[in-house]
Amino acid sequence: MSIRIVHTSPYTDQKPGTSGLRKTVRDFQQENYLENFVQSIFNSLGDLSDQTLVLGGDGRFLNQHAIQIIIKMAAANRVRRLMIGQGGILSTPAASCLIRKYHADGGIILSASHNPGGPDHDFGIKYNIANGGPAPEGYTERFYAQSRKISEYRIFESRDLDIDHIGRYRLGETMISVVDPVDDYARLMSFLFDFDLIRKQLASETITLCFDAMHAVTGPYGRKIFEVQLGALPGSVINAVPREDFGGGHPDPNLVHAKALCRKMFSTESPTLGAASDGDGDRNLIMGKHIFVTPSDSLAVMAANAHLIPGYKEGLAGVARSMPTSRALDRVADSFGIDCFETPTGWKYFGNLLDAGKISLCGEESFGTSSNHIREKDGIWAILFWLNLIAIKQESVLQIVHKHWRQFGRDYYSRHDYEGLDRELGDRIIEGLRSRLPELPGKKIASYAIQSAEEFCYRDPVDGSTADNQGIIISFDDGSRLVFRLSGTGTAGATLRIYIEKFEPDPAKHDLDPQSVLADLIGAAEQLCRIRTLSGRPAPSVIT
Ligand code: VG1
Ligand code: CO
Repeated sequence: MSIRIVHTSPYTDQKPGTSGLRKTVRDFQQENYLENFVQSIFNSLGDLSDQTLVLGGDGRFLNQHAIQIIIKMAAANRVRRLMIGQGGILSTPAASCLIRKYHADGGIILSASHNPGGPDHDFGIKYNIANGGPAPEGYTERFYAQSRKISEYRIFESRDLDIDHIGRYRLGETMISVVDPVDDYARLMSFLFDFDLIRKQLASETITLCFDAMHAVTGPYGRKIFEVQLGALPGSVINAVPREDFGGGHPDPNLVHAKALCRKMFSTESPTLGAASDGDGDRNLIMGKHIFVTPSDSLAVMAANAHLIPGYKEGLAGVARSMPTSRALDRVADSFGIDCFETPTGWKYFGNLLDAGKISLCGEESFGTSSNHIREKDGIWAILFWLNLIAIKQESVLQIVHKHWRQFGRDYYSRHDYEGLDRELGDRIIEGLRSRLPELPGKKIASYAIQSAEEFCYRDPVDGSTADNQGIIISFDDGSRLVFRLSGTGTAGATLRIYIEKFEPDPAKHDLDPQSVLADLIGAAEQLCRIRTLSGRPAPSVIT
C-alpha cells in the first residue's frame, strides 16, 4: 500500500451554496471532480495528523463510491482518526451529534439533502466544523479558493474498506472506526424527551403515528426510535428502506412531495401525528388529523411550549428564525420577553448564536427546526418534540395549533417557488427589484401601501461577520410582507422563491384558506417582479 499523488487541474464551479457543494451526479462523475473538492477541503484544514473527522452520507447514488474515495484520501492526507457511519450512512443531525459527542474536529457529510437522487439527479458534499454545524462562509470561501488553484491530490492505493461492519480498522496512519449510525443519536433524543410518557401513550394507542421516511436516510432512525424504542405500531414508519434513488421520489417533506402522507392525514384513517423527513434527515413535515402545520407555525408552537418538554424545562435563552420565516416566532418571543434573532437563509447562520448561548431554539420556513442539542436542523427531533407535546397536552395537533392562533394571532403564510428558470432571468428579476428599491416606499399596489423596501444584509451579533444581498423584503403598512430571493441549493438554472405573509389577529378569521387570504399579496408580488409574464409560467412549480 502506498500513497499516490495525482496531478489534476481546477474546476471553476466548486463554490459551495446555501448548504455545501451541490451538483448533478454527472458533474461529480467528471474526472477528479470529487477528489479535487475533497483535497481542497483537506488543504484548507491545515495539519490533519491530530484531527478526527466524521464521515457519512444519506445513502444516495454515489454515496458508497465517494465514501471509499474519501477514506483513501483521508489516509493519504494523514488524518488521525475517521469515524464512519456503518454502511456509509449518517443523517445530517446524527453526524452533528457524533462530531460534538466525540469532540471531532469536523465532518464530511455526503448529501444533496431534499434534492432527488440517482444517476440523473443530484449529489453533494458538506463540511461541518467542530461545533457540529455547517461550515461558515469563511471556511467555504477557503475551500473554493483552494479548488481554484489545486494541482494535485493524494490518495491511498488500497482495496475498499469494509464499512458494513462495526469495528476498528487502520489505513496507513489513520485509525478508522465504523460506528452504528443511530445509537448515539437515539441516546441523545432519550435525554431530551419523555420517552416513558410517549411509550405509554403509543402503547395504549392514545397516540398513533405515521412517519414517512421517503426512502431516505431516516428509515433506520425512525424504525429504531419510533417503533423499537417507543413501541409505535409496526408499520408506523413507511417508506423505511433507504434507496439510492429514494424510490424514484423527491425526498422533500412538503405537501407536494409527501402526497401519500397528506392524503392519509386528510382521510378518516388519519393517525394523531403525521410526519416526514427529507433525504438527509434534517427537515420535518408536521401534520395532524386534517391539518398541515406550516414550519413557521410549528416553530412558534414549539417555542411557546418548550418549557413543558424535559430537555427545555429551564425555558429558552432566546430564539432565531431565518429572515423569510414568518414572524409567528417573534410574537412568542415578545410575550416571553426573550430575544428573537433574524438570520439569513441557511443553518450555518445559527451556529454562532447557539454557541454563544444567545438562543436555544431556531428554525426556517423550509421545514427545518432544531435546538442547541446539535448544530443542524433535525427532523426526527422535531417529530419527537411534537409527540411529547401531544402526550403532555392530551390535545390533537389541530387543537394545539388553533389555541396557539387564538392566543398569538395567525400569520397566514405561503412560499411560491418557480424552479428551473433561466439563470439570466432569475438574476434579471432580482436586479430589477433591487434597482427599484428606493422608489417603492409610499407606492400603492392593489390595496396595499408599501411601507419599506430593502435588501436584507446581516451582521452576526457574535463575531461581526456580514452577509449581504440575502433577499429583498417589501413590507406593507398593514404589516404584511413579501420576500424575494434566489435559491442557493439548486443544480439546474435558477429557482425564484417568493415568500408571502399576512398577520390576522381575529380568531373568527383563523380558519380560512391561506392561498385565498394571500391572493391580493400574491397579485402584488406578480406586479412587482412579473415572474409569470417574463417566464411564461402561469403558476409556481411548488407551493408550500
Ligand atoms: C434551502 C432552504 C433553506 C435551507 C437549505 C438547505 O435553501 O430555503 O432554508 O437551509 O435549503 O436545506 P435555498 O437557498 O435553496 O433557498 V437542506 O435540508 O436542503 O440541506
Ligand atoms: Co436536508
